[in-house]
Amino acid sequence: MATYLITGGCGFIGSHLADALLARGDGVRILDDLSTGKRENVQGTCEIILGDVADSQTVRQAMQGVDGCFHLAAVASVARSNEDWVGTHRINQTGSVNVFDAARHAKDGQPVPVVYASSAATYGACQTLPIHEDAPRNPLTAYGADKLGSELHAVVASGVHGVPTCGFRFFNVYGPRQDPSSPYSGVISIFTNRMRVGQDVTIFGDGGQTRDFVYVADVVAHLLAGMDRATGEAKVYNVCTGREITLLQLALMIRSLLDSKIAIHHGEPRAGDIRESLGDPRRATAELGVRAEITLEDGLKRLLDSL
Ligand code: NAD
Ligand code: UD2
Repeated sequence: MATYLITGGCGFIGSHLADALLARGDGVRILDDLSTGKRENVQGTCEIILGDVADSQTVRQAMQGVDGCFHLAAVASVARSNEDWVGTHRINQTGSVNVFDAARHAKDGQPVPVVYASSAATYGACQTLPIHEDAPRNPLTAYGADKLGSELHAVVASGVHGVPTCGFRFFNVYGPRQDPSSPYSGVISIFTNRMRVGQDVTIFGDGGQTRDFVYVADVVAHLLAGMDRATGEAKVYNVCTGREITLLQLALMIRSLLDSKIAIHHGEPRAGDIRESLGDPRRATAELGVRAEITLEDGLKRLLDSL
């Protein structure tokens, strides 16, 4: 049995990771400031430390004695990262450096591995699809820039300080406990929550834009595989299915699963919206032996069953 620190463990993805670690008998400690996460997301017995990942002392204390850290704490909203540029940078990049730094002497003075969340936002609007890990990184937002910065600091952590790391560029993640309450929440959480109570939905633009949606349990499988294989090479992997769907098809699929006749409207396109997003999952499969297996239809059924 090992004990892991999850930063952001009370959030959407972090709480599913906590469930999986507890289910296999590992111990879980969480560092979270509950800014978007909720205590009730965490169902098993975990140690929860309320604190800010941008505070180096807090992170050092939280890291003491663990066997590894999953670093997920971040301002996950792209819109908020642009509104509060400096405040978000403190959390999304200084927070990552704090985590890598604390991992240097975490267990008996020795380094422990860090698995961390990056994002497809590091690619920006990639021209060549599907997007391979070696595609140019051209982030278009403060959020994407800080995620790319975190990846660069992971190279420093591994190369200079002997901290094994593994980064994951998540594409569009969905599943139970994703907060639907903001207009910038994941589109699946918005569409499912509205349609199931008979409220209509709005597609921004013509609905021809595509996304590669990955179910949260598949994301957890990647994170766990990354902890077993974190190395000094600071590897980074896509977390995606390799399948894309248009927003219009997505809305129709959710409507049909709910057996609903709710109206689907079209609004103005969202400024800066990426037209096509499709990841190449082959590197994670080849090197970590993990692939996203849950189809969109199955994932949506699981999500709807949970609501
Ligand atoms: P979330 O908002 O549900 O989870 C983030 C967690 O971090 C929350 O529990 C929040 O309270 C906590 N947190 C925020 N600021 C903190 C701080 N200063 N100190 C301590 N805790 C803090 O979001 P999520 O979707 O679960 O995202 C998890 C990670 O995955 C994030 O790093 C996010 O950037 C990344 N990611 C998510 C997606 C997606 O589609 N959901 C896509 C790409 C990357
Ligand atoms: C996702 C991530 C973001 C970043 C980015 C990288 C989420 C929530 N955000 O942004 O963190 O990693 O990918 O490229 O996962 N839409 C509608 N109607 C709505 C809401 C959304 O049509 O009510 C559209 C939106 O215009 C976009 C698509 O749905 O075309 C997906 O939007 P999103 O906000 O879920 O995620 P995205 O891809 O903008």
